[in-house]
Amino acid sequence: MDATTLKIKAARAALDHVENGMKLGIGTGSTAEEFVRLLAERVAEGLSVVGVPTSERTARLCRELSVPLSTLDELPELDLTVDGADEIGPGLVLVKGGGGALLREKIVAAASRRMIVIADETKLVGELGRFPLPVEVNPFGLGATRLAIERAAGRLGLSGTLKTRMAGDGPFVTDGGHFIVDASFGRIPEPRALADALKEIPGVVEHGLFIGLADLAIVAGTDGVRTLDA
Ligand code: ABF
Repeated sequence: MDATTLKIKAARAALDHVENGMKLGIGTGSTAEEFVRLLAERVAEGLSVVGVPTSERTARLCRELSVPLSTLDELPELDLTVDGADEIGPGLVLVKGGGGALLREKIVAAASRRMIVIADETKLVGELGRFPLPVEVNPFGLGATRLAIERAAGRLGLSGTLKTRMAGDGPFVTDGGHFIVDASFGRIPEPRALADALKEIPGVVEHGLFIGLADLAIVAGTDGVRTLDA
């Protein structure tokens, strides 16, 4: 079974949790996009929901498919967010941000009563950190912020390479106008300690560790679809 088929299966299972009248946070990435496509079909059949997108990319797709949109200014509390992940670790601690939308994803998830993560089984890991951890940083003082990230990680016994994410000739710029530093530590045995340390650094806007946000993971594999509770 190919990855897209698995993503569609996970997305379809998430749709079972969507009820008429819900205010939805809508994630970013290829798995979340499968969810948007299936959601749009239901909307066309009469399901009434309103979505808050986690990126301009998702907003564009929703508009193309006529999924009604709003903002967190109009709807500061959401019922449910459905989003993908780069890694799903023990306790449903996630690494997110490979798609470059981690800040809005985290703001939307935090504004939601529930968050469901959808993924194919390759995203399930016993320990986080194989996927480089995206850290969204202010462009001002990039060098100093990178050094501070390196030192903070070092104090936790982590080392690895930091790469400023590029897009063409220049740095990748997020929807919020920030840069992303991808930190390859290889392993993140204590996600909470790393999250706290990163938040202490003034130039760090947000990081891709999602702790205590996901309530349920829907993971599709060749053996079927499983759900994992936090
Ligand atoms: C978003 O999309 C991100 O947080 C994560 O980086 C990425 C996962 O993408 P995909 O579903 O394409 O693997 O959810």
